[in-house]
Amino acid sequence: MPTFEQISQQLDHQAIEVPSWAYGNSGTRFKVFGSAGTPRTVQEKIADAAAVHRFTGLAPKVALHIPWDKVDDYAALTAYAAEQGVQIGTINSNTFQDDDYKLGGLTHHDPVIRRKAIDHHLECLQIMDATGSQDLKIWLADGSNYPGQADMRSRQDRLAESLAAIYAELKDDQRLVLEYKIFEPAFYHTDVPDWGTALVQVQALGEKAMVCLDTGHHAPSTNVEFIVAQLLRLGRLGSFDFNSRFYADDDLIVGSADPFQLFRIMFEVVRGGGYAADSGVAFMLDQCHNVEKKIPGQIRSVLNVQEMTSRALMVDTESLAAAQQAGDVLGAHEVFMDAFYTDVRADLAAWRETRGLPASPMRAYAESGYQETIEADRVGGTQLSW
Ligand code: LRH
Ligand code: MN
Ligand code: MN
Repeated sequence: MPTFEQISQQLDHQAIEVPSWAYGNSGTRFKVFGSAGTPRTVQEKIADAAAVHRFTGLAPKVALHIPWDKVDDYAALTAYAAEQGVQIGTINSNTFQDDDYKLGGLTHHDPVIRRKAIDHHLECLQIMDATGSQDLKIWLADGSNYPGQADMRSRQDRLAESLAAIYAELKDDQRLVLEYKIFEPAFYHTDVPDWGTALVQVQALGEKAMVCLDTGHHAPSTNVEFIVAQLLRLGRLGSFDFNSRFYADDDLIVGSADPFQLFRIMFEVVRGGGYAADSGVAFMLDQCHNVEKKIPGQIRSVLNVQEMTSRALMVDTESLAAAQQAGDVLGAHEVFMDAFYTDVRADLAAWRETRGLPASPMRAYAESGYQETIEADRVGGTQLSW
């Protein structure tokens, strides 16, 4: 098995994009809890994201969600982010909170609503021009609750048309990334429920259209790393929304519910070339911190990804291939598990110190006084939700 030393240089380029909404208040349909220090402005969200990057060196970009993060001047916001030491990353559209979209957005039977949803995406593209963002990420709440409520087939056709209208406006260096989700908020059918549907839709668009894999958006027992392997094989894995789940789309800290799954995913990412610095795969978090503190929640998350990436890089691929080729079932499995069971925490702490980072970002954050400062300063105004 390679030593940590042998793989450590490959950790240098790791970058994980954090979501602006992780710093806002969030909850369930039962209750959204407030918490001291929660941002009241988009700028405060960006400042918190920048803190995550300062303590970990892992999170140079923050993704925005429109209209949650709507401002008048995106060039100024971009400059503000740069002052804080981060960049604005993916722009996420949102067609799930306006009454007009009750029965759908890009798939809606009414051309007037469809046009409104398309125009919202064109507005997102303009924002991307100002922020220098590469990706427009589209997740649709579109679907239906009752059999017979909607014509699923024509909705696919309308989706294709709407996406084509958006795709036509992309600049050469911009991408459209389509995210699928099995259910919720629609409970009977969803218009982009799975990777197959997302793939069919993006393949019809062209080279600049990709699939986003949110780890919480599958049926229980789905082999998510298989999907990773397949999308990479086809050159269509655009991004991840990392989080973890016990039941449905729980949006918990990545690597908390099932570290082994995260390891298996990162192994397939490495195996399929998705970890190369120029692979084009964007590694994002999509999480909410309902009961824990948000900034430490994000720090924990990026560290979990780094830890499982290190272990995935340590798989002895030569021995693995030899055992597989020999039909040595348990031998191959053992090679794989050896890397998974390797504790790299002390090595990572030392690695951080050689790069001028705190050995323990969690402890350094707790001792930094940042949390106390924002809790004292951010009084008055309205805390942001998501
Ligand atoms: C949908 C989703 C999608 C949204 C985000 C807030 O469940 O995963 O990525 O943009 O949550
Ligand atoms: Mn998501
Ligand atoms: Mn989700």
